[in-house]
Amino acid sequence: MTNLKPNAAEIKENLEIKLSRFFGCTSAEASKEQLYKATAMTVRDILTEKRGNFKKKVNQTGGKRVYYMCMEFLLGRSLKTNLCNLGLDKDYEEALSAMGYTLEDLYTCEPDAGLGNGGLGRLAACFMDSLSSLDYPATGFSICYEYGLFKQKIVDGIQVELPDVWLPGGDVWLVPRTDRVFTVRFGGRVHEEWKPDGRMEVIYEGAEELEAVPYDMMISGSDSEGVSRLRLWKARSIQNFNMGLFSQGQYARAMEEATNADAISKVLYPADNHTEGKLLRLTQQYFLCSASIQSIIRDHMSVYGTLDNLADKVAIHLNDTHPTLCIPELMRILVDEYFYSWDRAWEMVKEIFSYTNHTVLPEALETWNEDLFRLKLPRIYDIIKEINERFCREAWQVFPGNWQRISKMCVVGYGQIRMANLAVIGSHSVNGVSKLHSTILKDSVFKDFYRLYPGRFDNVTNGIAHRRWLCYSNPKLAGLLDETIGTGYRKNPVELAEFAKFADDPTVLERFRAIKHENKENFSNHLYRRAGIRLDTHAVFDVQIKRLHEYKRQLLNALNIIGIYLDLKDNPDLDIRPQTFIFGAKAAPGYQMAKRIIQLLCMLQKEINNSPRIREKLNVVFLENYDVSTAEILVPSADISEQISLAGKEASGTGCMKLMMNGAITLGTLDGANVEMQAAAGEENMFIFGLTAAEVEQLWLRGYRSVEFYSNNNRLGRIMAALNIGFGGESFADITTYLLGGAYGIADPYMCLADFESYRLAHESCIKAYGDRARWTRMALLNTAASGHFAADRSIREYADRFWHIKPIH
Ligand code: 26Q
Repeated sequence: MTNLKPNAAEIKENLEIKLSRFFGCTSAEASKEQLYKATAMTVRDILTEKRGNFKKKVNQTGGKRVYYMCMEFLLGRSLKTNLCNLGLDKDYEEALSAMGYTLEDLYTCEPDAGLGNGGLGRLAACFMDSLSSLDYPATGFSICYEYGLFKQKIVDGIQVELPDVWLPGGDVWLVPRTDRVFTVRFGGRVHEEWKPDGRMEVIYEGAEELEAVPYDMMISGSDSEGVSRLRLWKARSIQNFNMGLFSQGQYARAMEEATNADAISKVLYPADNHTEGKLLRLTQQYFLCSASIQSIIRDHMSVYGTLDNLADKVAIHLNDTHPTLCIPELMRILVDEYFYSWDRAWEMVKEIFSYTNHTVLPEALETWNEDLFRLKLPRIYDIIKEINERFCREAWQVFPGNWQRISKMCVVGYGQIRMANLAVIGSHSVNGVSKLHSTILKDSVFKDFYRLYPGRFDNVTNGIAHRRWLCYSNPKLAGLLDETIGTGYRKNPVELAEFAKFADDPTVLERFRAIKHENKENFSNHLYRRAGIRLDTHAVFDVQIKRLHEYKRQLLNALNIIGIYLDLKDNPDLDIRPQTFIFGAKAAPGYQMAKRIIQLLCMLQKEINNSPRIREKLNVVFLENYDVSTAEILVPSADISEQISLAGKEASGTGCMKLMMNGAITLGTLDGANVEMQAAAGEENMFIFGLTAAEVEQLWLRGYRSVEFYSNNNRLGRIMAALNIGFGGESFADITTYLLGGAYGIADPYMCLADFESYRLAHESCIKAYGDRARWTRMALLNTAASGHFAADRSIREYADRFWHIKPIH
C-alpha cells in the first residue's frame, strides 16, 4: 500500500529509497536529473495506487465509462500538474529543500511530451485533466510515439527539423503493461466460410501480425478521487527474429520484420490541418483503433462477462476522423468474433460512438485511396463496403432518385474512402468546437447529412485546463484571485465572474497590472537565458502563438509590422509606443509557404535588430521551438492576443482562451471561439476587425481580386515594394506575387489584403488603448473575469451529459 498523502519526512524517505534502488546513490550524491526521476517515480506510485482505488469504485458501481480516441495528446510536462492536482506540492517542496533543491529546479528537468501537433492534441490533454477532476471514469487511447513533434531550429531564418527525443526522462510516467498485449492484423487475404452450426467464420491468409504493447500514464484530477488513464500503444513484431533465416546467416533479412513494426510507433506525423494519404499513417490509425477496441472489449468482458450491455457501459469518442476505423473494427469484433447479427451490432455501434469535427478546410478532410486501403485492411474494407451499401439504401428512402446527393454522402466513392462520412454515419452525435464552426458544419460541410439526421448535430465549444493555464502557470494572478474572490474558482471556474466586481477597485487594478509586469519580466528573463535576447518589459507584448498556417494569417501581422517599420525608417523620431511582436510557430516540414513566412519574420527581426534607433520602438522576436512549456511562461506575460484568422476558417482556437484567461486583450476577427469570447467579455473589451464569415463567403463567390484592395491603398503599395526589395538581404517578391496573384491572377485564398486596412486600424486603436493604463487594466481584468466559460470543465460536462451519458463516480 502506498501512502496517498505522505508528509515531508515520508517523501524524503521515499526519495532516498528510489535513489538507492535505481541509481545506487543517496540524495547527497544524486544529480538533479536523478532526483527528478526519483521524484517522478514516487508520484507515479501514488497515482497508480489512487487509480486502483478509483477503478475499484467504478467496477463496483458499474458506471459507464468513456474512451477518448485520439492520434495526439500534447501533454507537455506532468510533474507540476500531478503534484499540484494531488495537493502534494507544498510537502514535496519542503522535502526537497532539505536536500538543497527547489521543485522549480526539478520541473525543468522534464522533457515536454510533445505527442501532438497543436490545438487538437492539446485539447485532448486538457480534457483528460477535466475528466479526472470531475470524477468521470475515462481512458484516453493514443500511440506511444518514440519521437513527438519535431524540435525546431532556426538557421539563417530557415526552419530545420530535428527529432524530438522525449523518452529518456519522459518515460518515468509510463507503466508498461506487457500482460495486456493485443495482436493487430494487416494485409493478406480474407474469405468467409459458413460452418455447419450456421455461423460464419472469417479466414485470414497470409496476413502480417503485429503486437500492440500498452504503456499507461495516470492523470490525476485536482481535489477529486478521479484518475484518468492514458494508454499509449507501442508496436512490436511478434517474431522479433526469424531464427530460420538467422541460422542461414541472413541476418539483415531476419531483422526486417522487426523494423516494419517499429516504424508504426516511431514518429508523429507533423502535419496540422492537412492530410497526407500515406500508407504508414493509415497503418498507424488502424493500429491504434484495433488495439484500443480490443482493450475496451477485454476490460468490459472481465467485468460483465457479456457484450450485450456494451452500449450501456461504454462510450467511445472519436477526436476528429483520425480514429474512425474504430467503427468498422468494433463491427468486425461484434460480428466476426462474437457472432452478433449485423443489425444488432450496428445499433450498438451507433449508440457507442460520438464524433467531433475540428476543421472545415477541405485539404484536412481525410480520404484514403480505395485500392491501397483494400490491400492493407481487407476485412475492414469489406465491412466498410457493407456499411456503405446499407447507408445508400437508407438515404435512397429519404432522397429517392437523388443519386447526386447520395454519392456525395456515401463512404466509398470515386475510388476513395471518406472518413468524415463514415464517422457521421456511424455515430449518434457529431459536434463542432465553437458555435460558428458548428453552424458552418450544418450549413455547408455536412449540409446533406444535416437534412438526413437533424438531431445528430450539436455544438460543444472548446475549453482549456484552467488549473494548468491559470492556477499553475500564473501563480501570482491565481493568488490575487484567491484573495479577492476566494479559491472556489479552482474547482468551479464560472466563479471567475465574481472578479468583475473588482473592475473599479484601484488597489486590485494596480496589483493586477503589477502582476502582468512581473510576468513580463519573468518571460524576458527566460528569453535571455534561452536565446540571449533582452526585452523592454515596458513595451506592449503583442503575441501570436500557434501553428504556422496561411489561414491563421501570421502574414497579415507581418504586413502591419512592415508598415510600422517603414514609418519608423522615414522618421525614427516618430512618437509611438514601444511594441514587441512575439511569434511562436512551427511549420509542417513540407509546407513551403509556411516556411517562407517564418523566414520573413526572422529576417524582419534581423533587420530591425540592426537599426538601434528603430529597435527601441519596434521589436520582432521569433521564438525557436515554441512548445507547451514555452507557452506556460509566455501566456501570462502577453498584453495583446492576436487571433486574426480569416473568418470561417479557425474551427475554434484554444490559445485565444488561455491568453484571455491570463488577462491579454484579443485583437481578432469574428472567427471560431472569438465570437463567443466577445459575447462573454463585451464588445468594448476586445478589438474586433475584418470581414465576417458571411462576407468572406460572398467575396469568394464574387471573386476575390486582391488588386482592388491594393491599388486604393498607398500604404500597402509601399509594403509590397519593401517585400520585393526584402529584409536582412533576402527578397520576398514571391510573397508579393502570392498576395497579389501571379500570372493567372489567383491570389492568396485567405484574403490578407481584404482585411489589411481594418486590421491596421484595429491594431492602432488597441495600442492607443494600451496607453491609457487604467482603461487597459480594467479591460484585461474583465477578460479574466469573463473567461470561466472557456474552461474545459464546462466542455467536459456538456460532452458527458449530452453525448456520452456518463455520471461522475464519487
Ligand atoms: C491527418 C491525416 C494525416 C496526417 C495528419 C492529419 C492531421 C493531424 C492533425 C490533421 C489535422 C490535425 C490537427 C488539427 C487541429 O489541431 N485542429 C484544431 O483543433 C483545435 C481543437 O478543436 C481547434 O481549436 C482549432 O481551431 C483547429 O485548427
